[in-house]
Amino acid sequence: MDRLTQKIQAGVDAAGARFASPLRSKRLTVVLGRWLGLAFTVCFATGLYSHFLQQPLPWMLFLPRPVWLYQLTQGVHVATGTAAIPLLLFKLWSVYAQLLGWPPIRSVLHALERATIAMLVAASLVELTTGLINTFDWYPWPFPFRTVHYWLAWVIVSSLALHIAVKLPIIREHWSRKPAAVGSGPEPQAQLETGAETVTLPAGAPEHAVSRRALLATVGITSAVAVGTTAGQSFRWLSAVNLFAPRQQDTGPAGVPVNRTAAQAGVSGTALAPGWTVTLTYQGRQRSLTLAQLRAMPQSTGRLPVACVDGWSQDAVWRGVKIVDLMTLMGAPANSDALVHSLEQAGAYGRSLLPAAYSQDPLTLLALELNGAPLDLDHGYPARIMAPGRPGVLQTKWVNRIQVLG
Ligand SMILES: Nc1nc2c(c(=O)[nH]1)N[C@H]1C(S)=C(S)[C@@H](COP(=O)(O)O)O[C@H]1N2
Ligand SMILES: [Mo]
Repeated sequence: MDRLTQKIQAGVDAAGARFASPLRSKRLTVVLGRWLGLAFTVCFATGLYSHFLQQPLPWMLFLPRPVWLYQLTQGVHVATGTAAIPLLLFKLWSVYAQLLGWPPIRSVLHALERATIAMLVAASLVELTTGLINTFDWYPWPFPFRTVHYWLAWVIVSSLALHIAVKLPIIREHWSRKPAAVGSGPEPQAQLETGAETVTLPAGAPEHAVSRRALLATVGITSAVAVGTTAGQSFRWLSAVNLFAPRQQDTGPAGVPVNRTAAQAGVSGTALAPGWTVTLTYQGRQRSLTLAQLRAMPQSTGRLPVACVDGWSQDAVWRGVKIVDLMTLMGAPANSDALVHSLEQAGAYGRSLLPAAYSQDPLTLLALELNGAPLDLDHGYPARIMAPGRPGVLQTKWVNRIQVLG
């Protein structure tokens, strides 16, 4: 039995030596871990913001200003998620030799540590892959994306916190760069960890500090290119190099992309019906307004972004009736919540809540026009909600009923 173990050990060591690269070092792993940790943290925080905007807990209060806040946080969310993909792959590359550690489990603690890492890696890979696919507005899975994305994020941050706690001594040791020991053979950092043992690389290995810097530059450039060639769907100054993002700014009717068309939502007929009205309700009272009546009310103009959770956004000039004017018309206090209903009744897009902070904001409109022309059918004709600082998914199109609550 002992001989067998020794044989396996020898085999594993040989394989480990084959994988050995002087570039793989704890210092490299720590530097990559730092970048990845930063990307994950920012991605997690912006993700929470987006999640709770869409599904607030009862005590949560969100504010509509600045108007570009959600556009920024969601743009950053998708950009940091994109950057994390190459970072994660390089980081896995920097440590995967450790998978070969023998025996695979040395103690209960070691087993727990490996289980944590397995969970962290698996959850991160699924999270980043499905997130990336989602930016293409493609939902090829049977589960509700946001719920799974949200809970996986918690799995990731908790296993990440454990992982950091366990690795703290190594992180601390390699946090700052050590002066290279000239002419004294390989740095200890260049040793390959294969578990209990370390395989020391042959003397005369290339100058690691320099090649490590070259590798880190490569990783940095890879991430920067991935972000730089996609973030133009959200950040105008990058739109000239927006080569790979699923969306282009300034495309679509009135120069604004469309997320879901009227045909896809199944409302082409009802939205174009001549008898369309929007019905306002408040405390048992009810009032229906035609498009002509809405147009006869005071109109208000505002520049607001549509900022989709998928990571694209676009500024545009919207014109229509202030929601607060509709509240007044119904004799409701300005600071009332409102439930907005669409002609599209089914699914997550069928209605949205306008909390008081939004409904009383003078920039929150029942919009009738976009960029100087009546709304295109696909942008929500005859009327849609446009409010500052809200995720696109809450900017309900093809509105036919506004229920003032309270
Ligand atoms: N009724 C309804 N409203 C909707 C949608 C929808 O599918 N149905 N899509 C939402 C999403 S996800 C976004 S990003 C914005 C996009 O608005 P746009 O298509 O006018 O650009 O509309 C929102 N309003
Ligand atoms: Mo969206």
